[in-house]
Amino acid sequence: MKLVFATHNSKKLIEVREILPTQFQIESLVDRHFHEEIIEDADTFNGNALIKAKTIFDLFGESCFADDSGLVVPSLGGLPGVKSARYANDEGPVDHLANNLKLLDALNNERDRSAYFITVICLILKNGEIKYFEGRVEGTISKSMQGDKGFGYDPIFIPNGYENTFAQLGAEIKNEISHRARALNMMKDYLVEMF
Ligand code: ITT
Repeated sequence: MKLVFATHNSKKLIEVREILPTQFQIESLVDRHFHEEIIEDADTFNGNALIKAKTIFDLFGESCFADDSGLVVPSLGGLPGVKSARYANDEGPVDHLANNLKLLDALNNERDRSAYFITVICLILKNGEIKYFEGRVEGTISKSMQGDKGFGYDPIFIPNGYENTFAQLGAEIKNEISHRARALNMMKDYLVEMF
């Protein structure tokens, strides 16, 4: 089955291709020569996932999906949340290092360092049907940045049951237990049952 994945994040694309079985042929926006930025201005993960998927569906009229993800820290009132990409820098380019350092600083005197990653996938089928799939992984924020694998907040997120960050654990473990893997597996089960 062919699906267009509405993302400009090449690291996400690699994860998605590793997680989904090969019966799913994932076409990227680069494959489709679409390079424009999609403005994600909703205030929920579902809203932003819909904006991305709908933009691509309206353009190509083919089955497609988008993934809106972020890191939620309850002791910070849910920040960085839907604003995860631009937590340290509201305008201008996304700066992952600055985001990680800002979050470590915000938690400096905080005892509750619990957090979770969330992914909401919005799938739009060729017939226009819209479905959402949500995955989460719980964990804690480390005291410093550790590891160089993955992307985004992976260097400061330690999933429950492990002692190292996602950036230290690497793709094999992350893609087995991550927020993205959980949401993608739900989408996969839905599609396999339907078709
Ligand atoms: P697209 O919208 O083009 O898919 P994006 O990088 O903007 O790519 P999101 O809006 O979904 O993706 O993600 C917002 C931020 O959340 C992202 O910039 C990262 O900082 C963080 N993030 C998302 N998934 C992550 C993951 O698996 N590991 C670490 N950080 C992640």
